[in-house]
Amino acid sequence: MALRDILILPDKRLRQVSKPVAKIDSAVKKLVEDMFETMYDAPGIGLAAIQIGEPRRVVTMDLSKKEDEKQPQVFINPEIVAESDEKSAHEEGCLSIPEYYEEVERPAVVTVKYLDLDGKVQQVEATGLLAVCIQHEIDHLNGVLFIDHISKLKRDRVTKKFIKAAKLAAKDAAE
Ligand code: GNR
Ligand code: NI
Repeated sequence: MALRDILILPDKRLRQVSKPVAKIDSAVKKLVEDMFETMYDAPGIGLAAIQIGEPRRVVTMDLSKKEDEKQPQVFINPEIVAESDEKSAHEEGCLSIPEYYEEVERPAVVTVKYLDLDGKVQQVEATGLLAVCIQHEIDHLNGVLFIDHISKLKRDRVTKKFIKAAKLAAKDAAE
C-alpha cells in the first residue's frame, strides 16, 4: 500500500473524464489499496481514483462512524440507472477543495449499478449519506466537482482563492 498525494483545485486533471475499468487485475487491486490508505489518512468518507491522479472509474468509500467498525466499499464503473424526482440538500466537502463546505441539492435516492472487486455486477438503491457520497464520487469520474452545483458567485470566489494559493505555493517552492 502507498499513501498518495491528493490533487487539489485548480489541478486540471480533476476535470478529466475517467476511463472504465476493463479488467479487475492486480493493478486495479493495488490502486484500490492505495485509495483506501489515502482516504483513511486524509481522512475522508469517499475517494475517486482521479483524486490521486488515476483517470480510472474506481471509487472507494467508508461511511462508518469513527467509533464503529470499518465498512470499506468499492464501486467500479458505477452508473446511476435511476434517480428520484425528490431532491435533498446536504453540506458537502471535498478532499480536492480542502476546508470549503457548501450545501448541495441532489436527487434524494439513486439506484447505482457497479462492479464489485470480484467483477460481479451489483446494484444498490442509495439514500441518505450514501446517495450524497456516491453522486459526489460519480461526478469526479466525469470531471465534475461539487462546486459546479453551487452558485457561480460562490464557485468563482472559491476557485479564485485556490488559484491564488496555488500561485503562492509555486512561488514559495521556486525561492
Ligand atoms: O470526505 C468527504 N466528505 C464528504 C462530505 C459530504 C459530501 C461528500 C463528501 S466526499 C468527501 C471526500 C471526497 O472528496 N470525495 O471525493
Ligand atoms: Ni470529492
